[in-house]
Amino acid sequence: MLYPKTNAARAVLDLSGVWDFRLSKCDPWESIAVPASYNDQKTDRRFRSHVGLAWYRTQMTIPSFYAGQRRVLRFDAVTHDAVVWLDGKELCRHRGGFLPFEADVTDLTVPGRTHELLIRVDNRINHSTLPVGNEGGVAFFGSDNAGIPSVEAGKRLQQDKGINLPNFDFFNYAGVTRPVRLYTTPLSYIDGVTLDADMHGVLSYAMKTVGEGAVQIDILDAQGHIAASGEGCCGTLHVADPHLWQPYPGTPYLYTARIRFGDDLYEQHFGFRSIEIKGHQILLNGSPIHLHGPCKHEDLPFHGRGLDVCANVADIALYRWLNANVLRMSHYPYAEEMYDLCDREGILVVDETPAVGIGAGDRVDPYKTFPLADYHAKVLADMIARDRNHPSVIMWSLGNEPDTEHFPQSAYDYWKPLYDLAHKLDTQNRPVTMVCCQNDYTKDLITRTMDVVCINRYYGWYNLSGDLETAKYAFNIELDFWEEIDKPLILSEYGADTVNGLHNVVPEMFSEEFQVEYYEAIHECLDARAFVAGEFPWNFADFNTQQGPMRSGGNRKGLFTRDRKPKMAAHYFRRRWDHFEK
Ligand code: BDP
Repeated sequence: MLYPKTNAARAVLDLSGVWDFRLSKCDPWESIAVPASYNDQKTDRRFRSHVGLAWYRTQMTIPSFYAGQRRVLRFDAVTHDAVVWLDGKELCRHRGGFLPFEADVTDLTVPGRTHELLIRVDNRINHSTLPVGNEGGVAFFGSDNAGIPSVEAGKRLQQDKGINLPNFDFFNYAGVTRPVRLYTTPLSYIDGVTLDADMHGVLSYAMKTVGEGAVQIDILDAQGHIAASGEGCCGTLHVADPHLWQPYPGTPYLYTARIRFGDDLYEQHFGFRSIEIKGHQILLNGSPIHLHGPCKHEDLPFHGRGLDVCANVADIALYRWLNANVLRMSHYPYAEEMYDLCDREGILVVDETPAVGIGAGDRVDPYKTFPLADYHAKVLADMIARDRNHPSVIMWSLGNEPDTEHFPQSAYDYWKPLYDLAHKLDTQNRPVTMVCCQNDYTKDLITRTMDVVCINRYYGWYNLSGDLETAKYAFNIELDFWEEIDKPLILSEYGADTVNGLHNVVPEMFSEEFQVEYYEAIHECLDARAFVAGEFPWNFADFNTQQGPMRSGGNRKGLFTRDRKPKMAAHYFRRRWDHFEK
C-alpha cells in the first residue's frame, strides 16, 4: 500500500486535528486530538484505564477540485481494531493496531460536499490478538498469591469485566494513533511499487497498476539528474558506479524512482545497498558491520503512541549523538514517517511484527491454544509489503520473546513457516530473525535456525540481580553455547531500571552508577567474542507501561528519561560507540 503523497498528479487531505470522541454511546462527545492515543489526553481516569470500544467522529469536506479523481481514505494505524462508517454506512473494518488500511470512497463522496466519518476503535487484547492479552486476569508481572480464595475471586471479577491485562511490558495505548488522510489519484493509477536495489547498481522494479496506460520509470540522483530510465511494469535497470546508501556515520545516499502511468505519477526514494549474512558476520555493502543502538518504543507524554514527527526527528538526532547506527523497532511496526527519517539519516532498522506475548507458562502450549498462526502470517505479509522499499530496513523480526523453552517443537512448527514466508515475500531476501527470551536456550530449537540469533538477556538484573561478577560468569557460559552455532549473534535487549538522579558511590541497583557498571560488565563479555554482531541496549528512553509492583513510573531502563534527558549511561554509550566508528 503506497504512502500518500501530494505531487503534480495526486493530492492529500490530512484530517489531523481535534475530533469528537466518546468512550461509550451514553457519553457526550468531547474533544480529542488525532493522531494520538486517547489514554493520556484527559484528566478522567476512565480514559487511561478504558477497556473496550470507543468512538471517534469528524466532518470531512471534499474540495470541489477533487472532482474526476479517484478518492481513497487511508488510516495509517488505528489501535487495535477498527470499524469505519462514512455517512452512517459501514465502509471498512480492520484488525490490528500498527499497520495501514484504506478504502476507495470515489463513489461514496461528492466533491464540494461535507461527509461524516465515524470510527469505532477496540483496544481489547486476548489470545487471538497481536500483541497478546492475558485471558483470565493474570498480570504480566507475577501471578503471585495464586490460590488465595479472595485473590482468585478478584481475578474472576476482572475477567467478568473483560479486563485482559497485557502479556507484554508497554502500556496498551489505543485510538487513532496515526494520521487519517483522504488522497486522490487519477482514475487509472499506480497501486504498488517494489524496488530492490543492490550495491552493484542493479535495480529490479515491479509496479502494480490499475486501468489504462503505460509505465515509465526514471531514476533520479540526489541532484535530480536522470541516472537510468525504463519502461514497462517490471524490469531491471543499471546505474554505473552508484552512490551507495551507507548508514551513519557514512552517507545515506538516496535515489528517487519517478514512475509515470497515464496521468498518474508517484515518486519513491530508495538506496543502492546490499545486506547478507556470512558465517558469524553481517555484511552491509560487502563489509562486516557491527550494529549498535538502543531499542525504542513509540511512547510520549500526552501522545501515548501517537505520531509526533518532531519527536521522531529529535530522537533520531539523539541516536546520532549516541553514535548509534541501528534502531530495533520493538515491538511493532512504527509509523511510516519514522522509516523515511531513518532512510534519510542513515539509521538501520530491524522491523518487527507486533507478535509479543506468545507464551502461557509451562502448562499451556500457546501454539496449540492461541488462534494466531494465520493472522500472524497476514500481519507479517502486510508489514513487508509496507516497508520493503526502505533501504534502512535490513532485517525482519518475526516477533519478540515467545515461548521457545516449554514447547520447543511446537515453537519450531509455528515460527519456521513464518520464517519461510518472510523469505518468500521479500524479493530483497533480507535476513530474518525472531527475538528470543531469556530461557533455557539448550531446549530452544527455533532461535538457532534464524539467519541472525537475537537474544534478550538480563543477567545481573532479573537474575543474579546486582551481582555483576556472577552475571558475567553465567552470561559467558551461555555465550560459549552460541559460539558453537555458525550464526551472527545480537544481544537484542539488555538493561537495568535506573531512576535518574539516584546516585551511589558503591553502585546498587536502580542507581545511575549501577546502570553504567551493568553495561560495562556485559560489554566485557561481548567484546571478547568475535561472533557478536550487535548490541541493542534496552531501552532508548524510559517508557510507560502497565502499573505493577515491578514498575515505578513506567519502565525505567532508558538511557534517557521519558523527556529525553541523558542518564550517565547515555554519555557512557556515546563514548563507547564513538570508538566503534573509528
Ligand atoms: C523484555 C521485553 C521488553 C521488556 C523488558 C523489561 O522484551 O518488552 O520491557 O524485558 O523487562 O523481556 O524491561
